[in-house]
Amino acid sequence: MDKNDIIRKILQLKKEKDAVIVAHNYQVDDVQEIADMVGDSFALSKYCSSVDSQVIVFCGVHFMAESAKILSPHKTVLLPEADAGCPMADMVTAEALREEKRKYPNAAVVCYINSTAEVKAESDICCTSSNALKIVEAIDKKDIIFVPDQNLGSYIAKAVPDKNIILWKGFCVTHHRVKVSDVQKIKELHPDALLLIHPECRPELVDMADFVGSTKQIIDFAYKSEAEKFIIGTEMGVLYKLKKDNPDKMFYLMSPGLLCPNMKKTSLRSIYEALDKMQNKIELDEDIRLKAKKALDRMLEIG
Ligand code: CIZ
Ligand code: SF4
Repeated sequence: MDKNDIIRKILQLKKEKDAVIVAHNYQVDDVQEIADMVGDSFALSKYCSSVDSQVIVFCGVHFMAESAKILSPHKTVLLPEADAGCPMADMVTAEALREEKRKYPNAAVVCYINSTAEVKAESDICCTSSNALKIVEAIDKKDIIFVPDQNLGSYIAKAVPDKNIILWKGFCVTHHRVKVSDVQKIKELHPDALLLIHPECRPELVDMADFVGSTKQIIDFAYKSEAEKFIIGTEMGVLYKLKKDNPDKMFYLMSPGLLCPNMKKTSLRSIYEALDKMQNKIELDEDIRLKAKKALDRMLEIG
C-alpha cells in the first residue's frame, strides 16, 4: 500500500469504527496532517472527553493516552505504538513516590502530566508545563514534592520563591541533552532570532531564553510575535505547525538533538493497524483511575 492508499483506508476505518485521531505536537508531519486535533497532552485529553466518538486513536506516548482514558473511561483509547513510552514519566514510580511522601509528611505532591496513572494517583494535583506556576502558587502548603522533572521543578522554584520545592531527579532525555554550547552556536548563526525554550530544558538554557513556555505557548507566542526569526528550544515536531501557521517567519531548531524517538514511532501504518485490529487498548485499574482523575480534576478547577 502506498501513502495515499493507507490514508484512504484510515479515513474509511475511522467512519466504520466511529473514531477520532488526535496527535501530539511532537508527532511526525504525516500524522499531524491526518489528525482531527493536534495539541499538547492536556488539550488532547480534554478534546477526547468532549467528542462523541467512541474510539480515540491517540498518537503520542503512553502517559498521554492514559490521561485520555482517565478522563474518558467509557471510550476505547488506542495507542498505535504500544511501546511508545516517555522515559521521564518512568523515572518515578508510585512506590518511590510513597517513600518520598513518608520523608516529607507535610508536603503537597504535584506531578507533571508526564507521569504514569499510578503516580498521578499518589499525587494531590497534576500540572502541565503551561499551568505549572499557577498550580504551585495556588497550593496552600509551603513544602511541595514535585515529580518527575527536575528542570521544570527548578523553573517553578525560581519563579515561586516562597515555596519550598522538593525536586525529583527525573528529566526528559531529549530536552536535557541540549547544552549551553549548543545554544551559543545557534545564536551565533542567527543573532537576531528570538530564543523560545521549553522548561524541560536545563536551567542554564532557560535563563538564556527570550520566552519560556509549553509547546502550545511557544506556538502561540511565535504566531502573535512581530519578530520574524525564532530559535525553537523544544522537540522538532512543533516545527510542522509553526511553519504552517507562519509561512513568512523563519524557525531554527535549537539543536538537532531535539528529537524524541518515542514520539516518532507512530506512523500512518501503525494508525491503520491499530484501527483495523482495534489493538493496543489502554486499560486502567478503576481504583487507580479514580484517584488519578482527582489530581487531574483539581488541576482543571485551578485552570
Ligand atoms: O503536555 C505536553 O503535551 C508536553 C509533554 C509538552 C508540552 O509542552 O506541551
Ligand atoms: Fe517524554 Fe521528553 Fe519524549 Fe516528551 S519529549 S515524551 S518528555 S521523552
